[in-house]
Amino acid sequence: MLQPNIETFLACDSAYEDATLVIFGAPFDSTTSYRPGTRFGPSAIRHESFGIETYSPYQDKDLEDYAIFDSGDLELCFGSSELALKDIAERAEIILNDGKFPLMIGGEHLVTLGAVRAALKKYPDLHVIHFDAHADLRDEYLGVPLSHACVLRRCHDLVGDGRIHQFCIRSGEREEFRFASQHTDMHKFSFDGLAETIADLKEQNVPIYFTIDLDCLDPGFFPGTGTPEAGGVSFPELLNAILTVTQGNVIAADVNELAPNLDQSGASTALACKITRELMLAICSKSPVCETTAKESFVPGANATTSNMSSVPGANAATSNMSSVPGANAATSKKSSALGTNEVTTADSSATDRDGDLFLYTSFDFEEN
Ligand SMILES: [Mn+2]
Repeated sequence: MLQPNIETFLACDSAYEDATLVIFGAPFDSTTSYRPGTRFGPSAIRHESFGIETYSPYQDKDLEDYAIFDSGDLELCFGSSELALKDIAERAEIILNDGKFPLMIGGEHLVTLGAVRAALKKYPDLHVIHFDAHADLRDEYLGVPLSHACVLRRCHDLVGDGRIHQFCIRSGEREEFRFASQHTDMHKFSFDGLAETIADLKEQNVPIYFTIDLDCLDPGFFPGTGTPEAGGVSFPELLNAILTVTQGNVIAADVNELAPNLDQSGASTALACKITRELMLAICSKSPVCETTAKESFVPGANATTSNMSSVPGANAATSNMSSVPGANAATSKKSSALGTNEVTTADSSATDRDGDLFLYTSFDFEEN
C-alpha cells in the first residue's frame, strides 16, 4: 500500500486522540542576536531521530511503549515576533486544554514565551525551570522587548518574583545578574541546588514549565548553537538534571537553540535529538499529565535503573574533585535523598569511565508518581 511521506520524530506516530504527549516544532529565529539557524532545529532533530534507537538504556524505557503525537512544525511569521508567539501560544493551548503534554522544539529561545503564556492560562501558579548559559533577563535588546535575550525577563513579567529557577547561567550583563539576585532563583555555572529546588516544588505541588536552552551544554559537546559560551555542562550532567526535573510536576516543556547549520559534523544535532528522546521518555513515564500514556506492554514501577542522577555513567566523572572550578562538580550528584522518592536498594555493578576512574553504577527502586 502506498503511503504519503510524512516524517515524524521516531516512533511518535500515535493518533492525536490517543496521545498524552504532543510534540511540535517552532522554527523561528528572527530575534537571534548573533549566528542564525535555529529555524532549522526542529526538522533537523526530527530527521536525525531515524539515526537513533527508540530504546533508552539510561532509563530502560522505549518510545514504542508510549503514545506520542508529532504535530509537525508551525508555519511562523518571521517578520513578526508577536504573531509567531500568538501562533505558538495557540498550539500549546490546544494541547493543554485537551489534557495533553505539549513539548515544543525550537527555534530560538523567544518561542518559550508563547508556550509559557498558554501554560499560565491553565496553571496560574506556574513555576519555570530554566537551563541556559545565558540569563536572558535583559529588559530589552537593541530596543525591542521581544528578543531571545529577554525571554526570561518577559516570563518574569508574567509570573513574578521567586518563580523562575535558573541553572548553568554563566553569561549576561551585570544588570541581569543584579536583577536575578532580587527577582529570580539563579544558580550559576552548574546544576547545584537543582534537586533541592525540585524537592521543594514537588512538596508545594506546583506546576512546572521546563525550558532547556541547549547552549547550557559546553560548546565542546554542542557547538551547533548561535551564542556558544565556554564552561558548560556535559551530556550526562544534562541528562541527570532532566531526570531530576521530571520528578517534579512538569506540565509543559521545550528544547531550543539548536542551529544545525553551525555544526557541519552533525554531532550537535545528534546530541539534541538524543536529549529530546530522553526528555520525552522521562515526561511520559513521570509527568502527572501523562499518567495514562503507558501502553499495556509497559509495567510502571518495574525497577527503573535510572531515576537517580548518579546512575548516568559519566555524570560523576573525573572532575568531581575540582571544586574550585565552578561547574566542574557534577552538581547533581548525591542529592537524591532530598527528593524523598528514591531509595537505594542495591548496588548492582560498578564500572569504569573512559578516563579509567571508578564510579558506582547503582540500581534504584524508583517509586513512580
Ligand atoms: Mn542561551
